[in-house]
Amino acid sequence: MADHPLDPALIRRAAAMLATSERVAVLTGAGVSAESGVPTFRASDGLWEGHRIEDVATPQGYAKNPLLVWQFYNARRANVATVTPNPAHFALAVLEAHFGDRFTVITQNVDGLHQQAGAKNVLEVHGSLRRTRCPNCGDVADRGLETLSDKPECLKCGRAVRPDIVWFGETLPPDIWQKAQEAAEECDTLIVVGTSAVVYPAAGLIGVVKRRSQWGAKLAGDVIEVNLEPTDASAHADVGLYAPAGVVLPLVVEKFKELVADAK
Ligand code: BV8
Ligand code: ZN
Repeated sequence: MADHPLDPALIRRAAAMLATSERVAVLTGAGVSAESGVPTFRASDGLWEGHRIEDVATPQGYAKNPLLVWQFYNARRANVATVTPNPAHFALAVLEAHFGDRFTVITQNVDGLHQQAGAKNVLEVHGSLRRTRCPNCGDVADRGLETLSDKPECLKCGRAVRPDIVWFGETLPPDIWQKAQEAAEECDTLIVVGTSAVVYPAAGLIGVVKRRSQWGAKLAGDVIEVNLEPTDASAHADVGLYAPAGVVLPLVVEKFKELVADAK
């Protein structure tokens, strides 16, 4: 039976884990942006806005029909242009303000809402809707969320550009992935928010926090899961808070601030 979603004792346990942590990492998925009005990937049963994943989120799909892929990504850019961060994003930014550079947000999301809520140390392991990448000259451009054509061109060389997004079957950006792994190896507590934990290697970071003591690094860290329901990651969770992230995270942060103030 999943823990009672808002049992004060569970909120307090999660807050106490954070209050006794030196370093904190967060792994977020589409669920942290759900209350902002960004559709999650899973809720559509693997169909994204009516498209099959292989048609719109793989290099093969892009090679076959770049127009369709750009229509898909332009629609998501247009959606994200209309939304704002929700209390979950802001609560995490408050935690980061407390921990400073000992706090890392590792996000699978491509919507930029963590940064919009004030988060600074954000690792976008699956890329960003805001950026395009040129397969010809390599230029990566921040195009904001302006409306792009369905065949956008490189600002440098004029050739066709692709979204700067990691598609299925593609490797994650090595430098960002390296930092994400380090954050998982170093953190005392990992908060896992709004992810079904089925997409690898991102989901593998949760096991890293729990298993690292086997190879003599640090002791295993604590894992706090925040989700509407149990997931593939729940077996690793030391405390599970099953209710909307926009409700749960502000409660955890409020209790955290109390505990930290009392400790002074
Ligand atoms: C790699 C960018 C290999 C796109 C994404 C067969 C063939 C090819 C590959 C594979 C294969 N089998 C396995 C793989 C590996 C594959 C993979 O893991 N597939 C899965 C589906 C089995 N991974 C890859 O391909 C990765 N690359 O492996 O490369 C390689 C290795 C070496 C050398 C060369 C190559 C690349 C994966 C990245 C794919 N790109 N995104 C885009 O976004 O446009 S991932 C995509 O899925 C989204 O980014 C999204 O983040 C992710 C879905 O995960 P979630 O974020 O968790 O979202 P989801 O909707 O699933 O869940 C939402 C959760 O929130 C739910 O649990 C829900 O309950 C909860 N929720 C909802 N509302 C709320 C809430 N929680 C709290 N509050 C709420 N209000
Ligand atoms: Zn170019």
